[in-house]
Parts: sequence; C-alpha cells; structure tokens
Amino acid sequence: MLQLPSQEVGTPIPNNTAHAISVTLPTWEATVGYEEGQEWVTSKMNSGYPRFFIHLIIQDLAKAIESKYGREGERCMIFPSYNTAKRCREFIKQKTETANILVRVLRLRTPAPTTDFEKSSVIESEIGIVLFPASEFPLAKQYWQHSGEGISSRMGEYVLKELFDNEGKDQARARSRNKQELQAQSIQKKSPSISASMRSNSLGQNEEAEREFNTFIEQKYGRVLDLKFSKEAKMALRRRICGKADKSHNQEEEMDKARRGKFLSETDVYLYPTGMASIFNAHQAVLAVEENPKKSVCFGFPYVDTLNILKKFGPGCYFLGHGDDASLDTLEAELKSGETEISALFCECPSNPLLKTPDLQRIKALSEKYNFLVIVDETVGNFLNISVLPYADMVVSSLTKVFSGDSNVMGGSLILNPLSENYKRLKQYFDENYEDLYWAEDALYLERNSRDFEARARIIDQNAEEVVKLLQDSDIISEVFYPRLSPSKHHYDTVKTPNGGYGGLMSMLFKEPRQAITFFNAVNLHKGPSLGTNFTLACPYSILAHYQELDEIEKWGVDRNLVRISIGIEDRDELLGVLRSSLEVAAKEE
Ligand SMILES: *C1O[C@H](CO)[C@@H](O)[C@H](O)[C@H]1NC(C)=O
Ligand SMILES: *[C@@H]1O[C@H](CO)[C@@H](O)[C@H](O)[C@H]1NC(C)=O
Ligand SMILES: *[C@@H]1O[C@H](CO)[C@@H](O)[C@H](O)[C@H]1NC(C)=O
Repeated sequence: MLQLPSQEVGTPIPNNTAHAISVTLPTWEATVGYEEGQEWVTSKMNSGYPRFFIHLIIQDLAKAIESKYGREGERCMIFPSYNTAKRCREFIKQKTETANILVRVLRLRTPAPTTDFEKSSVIESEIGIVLFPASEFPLAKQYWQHSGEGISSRMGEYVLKELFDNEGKDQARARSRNKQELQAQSIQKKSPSISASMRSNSLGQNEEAEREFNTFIEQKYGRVLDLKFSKEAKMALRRRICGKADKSHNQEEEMDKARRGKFLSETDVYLYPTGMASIFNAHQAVLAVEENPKKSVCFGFPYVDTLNILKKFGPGCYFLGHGDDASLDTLEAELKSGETEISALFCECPSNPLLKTPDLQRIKALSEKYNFLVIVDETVGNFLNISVLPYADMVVSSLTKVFSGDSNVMGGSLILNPLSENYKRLKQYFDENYEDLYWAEDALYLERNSRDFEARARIIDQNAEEVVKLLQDSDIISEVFYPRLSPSKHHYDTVKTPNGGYGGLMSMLFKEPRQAITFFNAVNLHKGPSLGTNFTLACPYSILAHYQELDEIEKWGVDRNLVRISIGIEDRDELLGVLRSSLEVAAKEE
C-alpha cells in the first residue's frame, strides 16, 4: 500500500495534507451519517471534497472579509474574479424567494511584487466577493458546488496572508510553515515511491525521464514552490493535455499522440480551477454562442452536478438517463418530427458510475443533421485510453482525477475541436470571454503530479483488469460494471486508442445488500469521495452522491447499494489480497 488507509472518520486522504481533496468515510454507516448530518460524523469532518466542503482556510478568509467589509447579517462567498462573483450574484437573485434582496459584489486585490526577489512568492491577484443576507447562504453554496468556480484553498491561503496579515498572520504563517514542511517531505518521498511502485509492477521506468523529473523538482521547486514558473507550468499542462509534451518510450503511444497532436494545438486547450468549472463554462459557451438557446440533452446518467448545471442554468434540459441506443432512437425520432429542438448534448464517456459508453458516432451524425453542439466529459476514460475529440465540439475533463493522481489539487480542462463546424464561433467566444483563473500554485502542483500520469494510467488499467476478474469470479457479486463488460463495449472500442485500456473505475452489486455493507466496512482501502487517485479509493457511490434521491436514480439502473472502486497503482497482489479477504468476510454473511 502507498499509505496505510485510515479507517478514522474525517481523516484527510492523503493524511496530513493541508489541501487534500478526499476525506475518510470508512463505513457505510458513516457515509449515511455524513449525508444525514449526524453529529458523530459531521463533528469530525474538518475537510472534504472542495466543492462540497469549503476549506477551513477559505472559511477563515470569509470570516475576515465579513467582519471587515460585511454589513450586519451578511455572509460572503469568494471567487477568483469579478466575473465569477457576478455570476454567483445573478444565480442568487434569480433563484431566491426573498423579495428585494441586496446582493453586493466586492473586488479586492492583493499587492503586486515590488522587487525581483518577491516575484517568486508574490503574485498580484484579484478576488470577487459576493456579499448576501445570511439567509441566502444555501443558494450561494449551491452556486459554489455546481459551478466549481469558487477559489481554491491554496488561493484562499495566499489571499488571507496578503490581505489580513495582521488578523490572519499567525494562523496563515503557521499553516504555511506546516505546508512547507509537508511539501518538502512529499517532494523527497515522491520519486523514490513511484519508481519503487513501478518496479514492483515490473515496468521499469525510463531513467532519463526520472532524472529529468528530479532535476525539475529541485530546480523549480526547491523547498517552496516558485510562483513565477506558473506560466510555464500552465503551458506544460496544456501541451501535455493535447499530447505534445512528454516523449514516451513506446512507439505506438508516440503514434497515438502524433495523431492527436496533428490537428490539436495547445491554444485550443483551456484550463479551469475544477473539472466542474470546465463543464459549467462549456455550458455557458453554448448559451452564449446560440442566438436563441434551447434546451440541452443530458445523455446518460451523469455526475450529479452536470445535471444540476443543465437544469438550473439556462433553458433547462431533457434527461435521457439510460444513455443507450434506445435513448438515441427516441431522441432521433423527436428531433426528426421537429417536436424537439436542442442546443447541445452533454454526455460522459464512459459514464459514472455505470461505465456505459454512448454511441458517439451516431451522436455526431445527429448533431450535424439537427444542428446542436456535442460536449463530452471524458474524465473517466481519460485521453490516453480514449480519443473522443473527433466526435465532439468540446471535450471537458476533470484533471483532479487520474491526471493528477495525488488527491491534493483540483483542475479542469476544456478542449475545442478545431475540426468541428462550430469551431469558429466557439473559438471567438473563448477568445473574448475566457479568464485564466487557475491559481498559480495549483498549476505548479498539477504540473508536477501529472508528469508521470501516463505511467500511472497504464498500471491502473492493468490492475483494474485483474480486479475485475476477481470480482467476476466471486459468488456473492451479482454484477460488475466496467467499460469492457458493458453492453456498450463496442461504442467504447470505437473511441479507444489503438493501445488503450478500459480505465480504473468500476462499480459492483452484491447479491445481498447486507454483503455490500459488510464488504465495504471490512475492506482495508482508502474510502471517501473522488476517483482516479494513485491509491485505490472506494465508496458506496449512490449513498454518497444521491442520498436524497435513491428511488429516483434506481429508475436509471443505479442501485442504492452500488459500491464503486477506483483502482490505484498499488502492488497488484497486495491489492487483490485486500479485496479477496473482504469478499471472504462478506461471503460468510448469510
Ligand atoms: C491506455 O491503457 C493501456 C493499458 O491498458 C496502456 O497500455 C496504453 O498505453 C494506454 N494508452 C495510451 C495511448 O497511452
Ligand atoms: C493520520 O495522521 C494523524 C495525525 O498525524 C495520525 O494520528 C494518524 O495515525 C494518521 N493516520 C494514518 C492512517 O496514517
Ligand atoms: C500517490 O499519492 C500520494 C498522496 O498524494 C503520495 O503521497 C504518493 O507519493 C503518491 N505516490 C506515487 C507513487 O506517486
């Protein structure tokens, strides 16, 4: 195991990481307790997935701002720009049931560096703050969660230190000291542990690459991250995303990349602070480029906030939750009859948590015939294993997942397809409206984390195949959801890269619900939200993501007792051993 999994409610995953993005919910009961707001769970939650749990540092910053700038009874929500804050204000005003509420937007700016020396640690930055009556907090929080546009915890920490040096100094300094120590530790640990783990998977790493990697870390980061390299880091990220950077040692992979790279340029890759923000902004783009925006289609059962975005912003959506060929027949018939007109279709490839792949070829053909945009979220497939760009106008991805792998930074990307018929108007929209709001330090982290992502993705795919076999052989499991096992496998294979695999995400159902609970409680893995981490991460997905609508989701084939596992890069035999022994425990449960 990379790090011994904590079985303690509320432990950050990874442990002792100031900006961890997952948090331990070690049992079925704790997950239910979290969803129901039971005190024994919530009292221990000092961190969580950033779009759901506002980081304590950001909470501190909000309090400092409220007491300095707020009026009686006001609370605030903090965004990385004036425009994002204005969007939040608009959302509150649109959705509130309170008449005549006053929602204010405030801009604050941190000082610019004054000396060359300061350039490595000081960065002029602006935040946009929405101030509203405390009663509207739930709406502001909804915007925060759905749009993914809130400030990151690292940005919050920086702004707190810069703007409230007196008030927040001791806290911020202590945290930043602590953080520097942690950074130093994790930098020291990182390369030995990855190479050790790869060796144990008998995939010797290219020594050259490893040396480069180490040199980069030393030169560019030293003990503290050097903010002035963030521009380069962002460029490196965008190049990596379109397959241009990082020479690999495999010829076939090089050809894959060349194929992708031939028509894709890094200028068509846009970075966002979170994966959700890239979906949200794709949707904003649709609404802006369409003269007369019509509803969208949400094709297939998607991640919860994708549906929220489509429902709550703009003219709404048609939800085709099965996302299969029959759903496409229905859609086609309605489009053909002229009864339905749509502006866009959003889908995941493959979908979470059922790992179904839509027929992108047919969707593309329909989009050309009936004039709508296609937006594909390929987070789960990840662009190494699948290549969906030819079928989409925009491809969005959460870089927080496999691309990062470390569970300590958020990020998202949006790619425009330069060969699409809609490219010109989309490009113009992004030229005029795109704001780079990806926080410098987050970019540095993500750049560092993602250097070895190809190697990690490869190990994950192979580990996942073995786990799938183990689960299929188990007498107590009734169904395993995995792209290769899905009835939609042929659609996946259409978009699979020549050398690609089926990814690391899978879900399963037990014959008896009781067995799912026993298995989950017994299994000695990291347990909490998120996926794509370099350590295996499990959760009772329906409970965690859909507790308020368990009956509703069953209509779309998502069972309430579903267990989802995202496979990591651990030693394969160890991982299989952990799973096997908990399956045995669950099998004894009759
Ligand atoms: C996708 O995953 C497989 C492992 O199953 C790996 O061999 C392959 O290199 C990956 N694809 C690319 C294009 O890197
Ligand atoms: C996590 O960190 C805390 C505080 O350092 C420590 O007490 C605990 O044992 C750690 N848990 C694991 C599983 O490493
Ligand atoms: C995996 O992620 C954990 C948590 O961030 C980190 O401590 C560890 O070094 C990473 N391991 C590898 C092999 O990259």
